[in-house]
Amino acid sequence: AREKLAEGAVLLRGFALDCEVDLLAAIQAITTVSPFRRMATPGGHVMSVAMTNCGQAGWVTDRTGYHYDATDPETGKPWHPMPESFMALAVFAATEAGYCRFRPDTCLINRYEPGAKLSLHQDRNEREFAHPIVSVSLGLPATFQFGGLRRADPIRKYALRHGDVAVWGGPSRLCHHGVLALKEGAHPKLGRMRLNLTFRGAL
Ligand code: MD3
Ligand code: FE
Repeated sequence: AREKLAEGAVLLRGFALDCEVDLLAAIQAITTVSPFRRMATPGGHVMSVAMTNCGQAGWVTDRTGYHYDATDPETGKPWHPMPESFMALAVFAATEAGYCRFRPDTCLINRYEPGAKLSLHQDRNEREFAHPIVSVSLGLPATFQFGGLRRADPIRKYALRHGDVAVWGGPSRLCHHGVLALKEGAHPKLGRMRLNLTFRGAL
């Protein structure tokens, strides 16, 4: 099922269900190299969402700002390479949404436990906004907020569930978005947790 959310933005319900087992095994390998950690923002808050990355670079934040780094500042080592199953899913989903030339160079993995949230923001640390972002939701459901180019634009809410994939490109690439505080619950495969993968062309 392909649902158009906005110009350039497509929701593919259940698109990742077929490769769930491969994705979870890959996440295990990635977090063995670079464990999930809660990072500090330039404002001095510690994020409620825990993060790690794989690929040629990873998104990191500290008191000095946000950036992509080829090495994990926690380990001093490169991030785990992008697994083949990750790349295949991202390319397939992007193609399905009309972005057949997309090849991500990094994937940010977000881990939400009940109560964790991501405030309304834009993703603008990537060099080239011409690339779409592909996002994959796993585990507990979350309420996703999707706004407009201006922070004050009206916001629509969507439930994102285990296996849902969304592609955000073109005129939607710089739209504001966020995730409401995760509700208490337990997913049959992942337990008290939601994972979100965002594939990006950052370099
Ligand atoms: C719409 N992650 O990592 S994914 C993020 O569920 C992030 O963890 C959320 O926002 C999460 O930056 C939302 C959906 C998403 C990702 C990027 C977008 C929606 C987007 C970029 C532009 C517009
Ligand atoms: Fe974002």
